[in-house]
Order: sequence, then structure tokens, then C-alpha cells
Amino acid sequence: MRILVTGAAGSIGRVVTLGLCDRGHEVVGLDLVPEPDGFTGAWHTIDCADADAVDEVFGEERLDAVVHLAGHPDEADLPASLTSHVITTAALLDACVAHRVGRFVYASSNHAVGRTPRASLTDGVVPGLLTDQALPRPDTFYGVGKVAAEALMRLYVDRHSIDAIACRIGSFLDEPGTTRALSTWLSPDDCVRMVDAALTAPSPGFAVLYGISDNTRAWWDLEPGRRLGYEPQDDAEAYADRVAVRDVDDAEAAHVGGPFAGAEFYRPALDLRR
Ligand code: 15L
Repeated sequence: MRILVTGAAGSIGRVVTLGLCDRGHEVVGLDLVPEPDGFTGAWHTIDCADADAVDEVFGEERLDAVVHLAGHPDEADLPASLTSHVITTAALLDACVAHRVGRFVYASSNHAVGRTPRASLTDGVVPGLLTDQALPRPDTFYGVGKVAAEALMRLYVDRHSIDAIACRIGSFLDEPGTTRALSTWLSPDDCVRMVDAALTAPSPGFAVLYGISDNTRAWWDLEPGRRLGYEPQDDAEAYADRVAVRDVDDAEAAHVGGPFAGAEFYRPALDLRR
């Protein structure tokens, strides 16, 4: 497949770009910054919130799919979050429709449901695990942006019959470094497996999966991903001996979003002083 990867110079983007090329796909990179050393494919240095620039890229490249990883990976005020996650997604989805690109894979986040208390997970469809049936429950404006981007994907699937998969990524790290990450870790290799499965699953329509490794202490259900062919191979438990216990561990385990659900993230939505 010839795949546009947005945010291709970022930490997830570099891993995904290399991994997809290794699996025989052709990657067209897009980012705010020029290509990293060693990348030899087509590259576009643009802002994917710029709908005209995005449309031009789609006009130039014959694409089969989009993997949308671009976006500020942290909390911001509401307008910035909406631009970073929703406007970029809108520009890309409009271009998909205009240029008949039928597969859209999105780096959503666990923070779309991050304010879900872990204590509430005892009587769900899978006791102790959050499933893809969970209602949106964002923990931050970042999470609100991810929820809204997922809603936009759902709308475009219903209107235009494209396939769109929201990968609610946990903690993408080389290694889990905290107690929470022993539950939420997504290894680099599993991340590539996840994106490849989302790209190649036959006719998923709109689907949500949880982007974590096969962690012994997982908080999210891996079944929605497995239904799409995502078979994670790594387990954070292999690193448990190296993870130091911290005072904040209990507070971080109260909600699935961890620290993002804490009071230190509370701020006005329209913080004009920033
Ligand atoms: C995310 O979605 C964020 O981009 C990242 O900064 C971490 O907070 C991660 O989730 C996580 O929950 O560990």
C-alpha cells in the first residue's frame, strides 16, 4: 500500500514509518519539519491543519491509505487542542473523500476515556477491563480533541463508506518506566503490528481498538484489536523488576488516564493568558 503518514518525524512516526517500509508498504511522509536523516521516500513539510496544502499533497500522491499520527501529544487549551486533533483530522478526511482514499488510521488516545474510574470497571462486559463499548469520558482538553476527532471519523464512515480505525494508544515508550505504564505500555514493535493490522483489516467500517501491548496488568480490552488482526507480542511485565514504586502510583491508578485525570491538569478551556 502507498500510505501517507502524518507526524512522520515524531517519535511514533519514525517507528511506524520504518516498520511499514519493512513490511513492504511505501510511505509518503508528512510533518511540520523536514524528513529525518535516512528517509528516502516522498516527503511533504506542511501543516496538516492547512486544508489546501493537504489537498495538494493528495493531488500529487496516489495514496491508498492515511495514518494520522500528527498532533500535539500533551494537554493544551481547548482551541489549540481542537486545531491539533480535530481540524487536522477534518482536513485529511475531506481529502480522503475528494481523492477516493478509503482507509484512515488514527492515533487516538486512552485519554478519550481517561476520566473513567478504574473502580467502575468491575462489572463491565469484561470485568476489570475497559472495552470498545465504553462511552467517551475525556480527562483533558487533549482527550476532548481525541473524542471529537473520533466522532468526525464516525461521521465520515457513515456518510462516505470509508474505513476508519481509531487506535486509542496507551503509553508509547521504549520501555515502561512507571507502575501505570506496566498496564498502559505499547511497545514500538507492537505499535507497528497495530498500525499494519488497522491498515489491512478487511472492511472494518468504523472501529476502535486499544493500543497497548499484551500486558499482564492491562486496563484495556485487547479483543477489539484482535478482531482486526492486531496480535501484540510484548508484555510490560518483563520490565516490572526495574520499575520503582512511587508515592503517586495509587493516584495514577485511580482513573485510566492516570496523571491527566488529576487536579494539576485543571485549567480554563479558553486560557487567554497563554
Ligand atoms: C497520550 O496519549 C499522550 O500523548 C502521552 O503524552 C501520554 O500521556 C500517554 O497518552 C499516556 O497516557 O501515558
